[in-house]
Amino acid sequence: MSRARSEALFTRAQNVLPGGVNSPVRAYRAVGGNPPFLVRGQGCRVWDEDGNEYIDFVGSWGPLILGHSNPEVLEAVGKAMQNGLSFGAPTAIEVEIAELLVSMVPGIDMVRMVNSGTEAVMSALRVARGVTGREKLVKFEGCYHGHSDAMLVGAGSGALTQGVPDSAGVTRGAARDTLLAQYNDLDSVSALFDANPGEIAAVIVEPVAANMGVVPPAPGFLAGLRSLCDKHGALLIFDEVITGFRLARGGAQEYFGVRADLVTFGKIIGGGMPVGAYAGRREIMSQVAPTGPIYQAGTLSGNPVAMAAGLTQLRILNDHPEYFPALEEKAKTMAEAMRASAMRHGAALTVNQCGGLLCPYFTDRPVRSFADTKTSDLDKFKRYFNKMLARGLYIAPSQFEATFVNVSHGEAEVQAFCAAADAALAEL
Ligand code: KE4
Repeated sequence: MSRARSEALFTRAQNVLPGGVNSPVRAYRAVGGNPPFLVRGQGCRVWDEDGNEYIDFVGSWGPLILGHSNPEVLEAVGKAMQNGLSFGAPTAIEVEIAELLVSMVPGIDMVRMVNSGTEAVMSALRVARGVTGREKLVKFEGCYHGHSDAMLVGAGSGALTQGVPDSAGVTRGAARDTLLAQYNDLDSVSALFDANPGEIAAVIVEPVAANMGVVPPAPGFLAGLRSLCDKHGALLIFDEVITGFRLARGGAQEYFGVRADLVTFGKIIGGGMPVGAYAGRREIMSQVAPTGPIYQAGTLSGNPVAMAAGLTQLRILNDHPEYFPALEEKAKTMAEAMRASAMRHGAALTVNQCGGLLCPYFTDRPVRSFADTKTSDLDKFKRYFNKMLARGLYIAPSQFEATFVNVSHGEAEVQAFCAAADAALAEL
């Protein structure tokens, strides 16, 4: 497949955009070659500048759970646009999406809309510190919570992909209060609480670690975090930017049956438009300005056009709870097919899957921790990635990202993925 137009664009792009991209992982640095420049998406398929067609298992990194160009979402955006793009004033649709979010997500009474997952996390951390009067935060090595300074410590996703989990420009002061624990290791969390008595405001966790590949929580891990936070008076923050409205209608809280004190959202709630949110009980959220002393603001927060996209997508998901187990079944089929292929071809492969998320690791060990993810043969991942792309499967260009299964993926696309993965594994 020729990608001449994409390559020419990438050359131009690198003159005016760092790495030629607006988000590092898109630059294909970990997998080599030049990224396709996409021009159109329809359902589960995307097309690049050179007319090449791909089955999309990135879905804009999670937002497009219904697929590209969902007719109802596009219609709602088109209608909203006719009335103007932004007012910076309260609008009815912000009330509607907030009421729907509250009705769908367990344990929350109020929500504040922002413009990205990073902003949602940054704000939730400030709320936790403001509410508790404490300054320290616990995060997990390899988890990614956006690029706010306090979270670029041992970060996953693109930071891990680039090999810089701790970013330049983050000052010692900014990082000083961020303590690192190990995912699926409750003792590492307990030790931090014991070493910092009365100082930890919150533990923030990805309920499924989906920025070190996909590492599901071990049985009892999330409930253990809940108990430790209760014992030590800290807030538990579920970063559901990926898991929210993907694992279940009520996200990871519903899926795992564990309640958080604050929940952050992004991706799916914007329907493909820039939207994030943080939410919690009334007693916590009422501390946010203008009703409380914790300040947070945003020019385009609750933008009516973005709300139209998000509200429409959420309404469809709310009306179709059957979508979530169906996503899980498709992901299970893909994971089991990859495992069977690996056995047939004698390839060392571990495939993790949870809900509509999966990730192959090129290792013969189980992958249950951040350290385990590092045993994957990155050169084999690179070869796997390029063989999948050459066969028209558009997957994340990093070992430390998830394969996103969406409602729009039909049986044909699931089987196409399995066949391409089988061929790729045979050639590794
Ligand atoms: P954004 O600021 O990128 O909207 O959200 C940050 C964020 C927060 N929390 C979690 C659990 C996340 O996964 C993310 C962002 N996810 C990455 C993909 N793993 C975004 C893709 C990118 O950085 O280009």
